[in-house]
Amino acid sequence: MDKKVIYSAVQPSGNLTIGNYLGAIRNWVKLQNEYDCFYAIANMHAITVKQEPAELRRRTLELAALYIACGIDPEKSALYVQSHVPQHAELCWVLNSVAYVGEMSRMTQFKDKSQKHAENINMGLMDYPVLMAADILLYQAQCVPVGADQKQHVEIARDLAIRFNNRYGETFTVPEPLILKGGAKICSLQEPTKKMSKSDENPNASIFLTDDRDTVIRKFKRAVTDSGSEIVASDEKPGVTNLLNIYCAFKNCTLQEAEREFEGKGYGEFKLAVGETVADALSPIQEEQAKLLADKNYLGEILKSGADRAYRAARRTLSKVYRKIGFYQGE
Ligand code: AQP
Repeated sequence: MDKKVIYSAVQPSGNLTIGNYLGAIRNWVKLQNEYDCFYAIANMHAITVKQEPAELRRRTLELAALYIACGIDPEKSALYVQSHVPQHAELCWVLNSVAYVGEMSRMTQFKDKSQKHAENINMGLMDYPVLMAADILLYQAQCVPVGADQKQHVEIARDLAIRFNNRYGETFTVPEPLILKGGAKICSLQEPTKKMSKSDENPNASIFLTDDRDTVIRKFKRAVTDSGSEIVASDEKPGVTNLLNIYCAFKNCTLQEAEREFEGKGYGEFKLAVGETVADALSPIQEEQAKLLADKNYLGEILKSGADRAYRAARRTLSKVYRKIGFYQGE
C-alpha cells in the first residue's frame, strides 16, 4: 500500500525560534519513516512581508541546512525550495477562483499581520492561506504537521478542497492538521499569552535556534514569571506554564514530573535549569548546521533533487486540475 503523504513548510522570514522547532520541525523528523514527506522552504510565503533580498537568499540556504541538522533526512523526505516548483503558484491561481474574499479577510493571521504591517497590506498577505492550500493539495497530503497557530489555515485548505471536489468532481485529498501535544504553542518569554514568533521586535521574547549558550541562559533568566513562587502549570501562571512546557518538550518528560522536580525550588534555579536544558539541546544542531553550510554545493544538490521529486508529484495533480476545470492541454 502507498504511504500516506505529509506536507509542511517554514518561511525563511527570520531566525527560527524554538517555537518553530517544537511546533513543527521536530515532529517532521519523527514522521519521515512512516510517511511520504514533502518539506518546503516557503520563500513565496515569506515575501508577503517585506524581505531584504540578500537576506532572504541567505536564510533559504540556512534553513535547508537547519532542516537537515534537526534530523530531516533528504534521502527519505523531499526537501526543497517552494519557488523551485512553479505548480505552487499555478494551483494557487486556480484556487483563487474558488476562494472567497470574505473568508480570507476573516483569517486571524491576516488580521494580525495587517495590523503589524499597516503600511504594506498587500494582496499576497490576504492570499497567504490560498497559497498554503495549494502547497498542501498539490501533493494530495493527508496530514499537515503544524503548530496550533496554523490550524485555521489547514481548515481553509480542507474547505477549498471540498468545495473544488464538489464543483469539479473528486480531485483533491482532504487534509487534516496534525498538531502534536507538547510544543503546539510555545509562547513569548516576555508576553507569555502571545505566541513566540521569529519576527517579534523584542529579541528577549524569542529563543532563536542560532542563539549561543550564554544568550539562551540570559534570555531565560529575564523571562517573565508570575506572582507567587510555586512552579506549577496553571491558567493563572502563563509565564511559569510556558517555561514548564518548554522544559518538558526538551526533556521529554510530563508536566507532573517537571513540577515534582522543581517542588520547593525558586524561580531563579528553575529558569537556569530551563536555560541549560535548551542550550544543551541546541548546541549539536548549531554545530551540524555550521558544518553543512560550509558545503553549499552539497546543499544545492539536495535542494535540486528535492525539487525534482516535488515537481513530479505536483505536475500530476496540476494536470488533473487543469483537465477538471477545462484548460485545453493539447490533444
Ligand atoms: N510559537 C510557536 N509554537 C509552536 N509552533 C509554532 N510555529 C510557529 N510559531 C510557533 C509553527 O512553525 C511552523 C512554521 O511557521 P512559519 O514560518 O510558517 O510562520 P509562522 O507560523 O507565522 O511563525 P512565526 O515564527 O510567527 O513567523 P513570522 O514571525 O515570520 O510570522 C508552523 O507549523 C507554525 O505553526
